[in-house]
Amino acid sequence: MPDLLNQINDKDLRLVAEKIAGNIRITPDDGLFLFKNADLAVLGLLAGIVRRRHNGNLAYYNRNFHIEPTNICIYNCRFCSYHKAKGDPESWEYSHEEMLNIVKKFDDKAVTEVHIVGGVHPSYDLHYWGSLIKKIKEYRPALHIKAFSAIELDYMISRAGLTLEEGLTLLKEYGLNSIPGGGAEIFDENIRKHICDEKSSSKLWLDIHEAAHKLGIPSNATMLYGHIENYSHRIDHMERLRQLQDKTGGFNAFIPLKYKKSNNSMSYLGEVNSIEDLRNYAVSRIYLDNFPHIKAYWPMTGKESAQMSLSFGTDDMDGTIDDTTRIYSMAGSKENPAMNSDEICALIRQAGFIPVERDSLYNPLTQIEI
Ligand code: V47
Ligand code: SF4
Repeated sequence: MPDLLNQINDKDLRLVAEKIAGNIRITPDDGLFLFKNADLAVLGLLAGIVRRRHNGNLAYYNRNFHIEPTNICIYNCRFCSYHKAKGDPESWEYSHEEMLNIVKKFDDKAVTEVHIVGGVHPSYDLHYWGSLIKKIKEYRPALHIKAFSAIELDYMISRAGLTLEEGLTLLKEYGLNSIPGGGAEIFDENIRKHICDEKSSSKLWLDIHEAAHKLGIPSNATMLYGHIENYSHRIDHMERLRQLQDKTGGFNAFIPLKYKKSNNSMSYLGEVNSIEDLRNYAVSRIYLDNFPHIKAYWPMTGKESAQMSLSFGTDDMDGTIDDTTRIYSMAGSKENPAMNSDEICALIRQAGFIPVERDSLYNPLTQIEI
């Protein structure tokens, strides 16, 4: 056991720490115990052990941009600052041509991935979205298309009258490469009822990701935290993900998303502080022992918090983004969502890690400077 762990005086905490250092999986009770009893320094130390086991001293980023096809949505999640009803002056809806023009703006840039997520538009089914993907692939075949949250997939597939397997198979044929982690929120059914009653159930979210993994489509998973959930709900959320990952191995990254309070109907709750963000990253890294990557999504956390989180278990700063997402600025994030790769690399180096540009499947694209 590393010497520093000998300095943990609390006997129960020492037992959990010994499991983590010995690469023994912790239980849900252990996870809850960490959330409730371990201070930030101990969590950083333990998350660092797991982080190094998975990713050594490396910290990944990619060159990407987002397309948000529409903010018109049939749902009305209480935490969401983004969706608008059709006809609202603040709503938007891009045509296929407009979205292809966004792709064309990156003609002379070395981007490797487009991330496409938006509201659940009432009018369109899988064939409309599939043909968009096909057009983007035809235009720029090497671009990895990570698209559609499980909530959008549920709607577009059922609207087309297909089963999950049929729908996902067809989307793969159209050119879908992977699925982002959105829509997971918090799996606990009671909390879900309060914050996003209408949207697809937790079971369906997990079923969609399981079906995708079985078809060879990898995905990410998110968790929306810092609202009305408690630590048991976070552990329950991670436990359901850990079980699915044991079964399929199809998740690439876990992305904790801190609830942002502006312009939505849960604003009265306020926001949790940066210490809580770091503690949450650390417990996630420790608990999700079968997830290869924990992502700090900097447009949400801010650049400095994302940088700090590298010492609390995260190993991926997501991407350059180039000012192409509005979800977090509409929810109150001050961050201007664009960084060039030099800036990302500098942030990573200043935190004591080695920057690695990756593709969407975490293959390194540059020589790793040791
Ligand atoms: O599911 C919406 C969240 C998610 C708020 O897979 C909010 O690489 C905080 O899934 N405060 C969509 N969060 C974004 C998403 C994502 C982001 C980055 C990377 C990846 C990936 C996926 O945004 C939604 C919801 O959980 N969200 N409103 C809010 N007010
Ligand atoms: Fe719609 Fe997604 Fe906002 Fe919920 S979080 S209202 S599904 S855009």
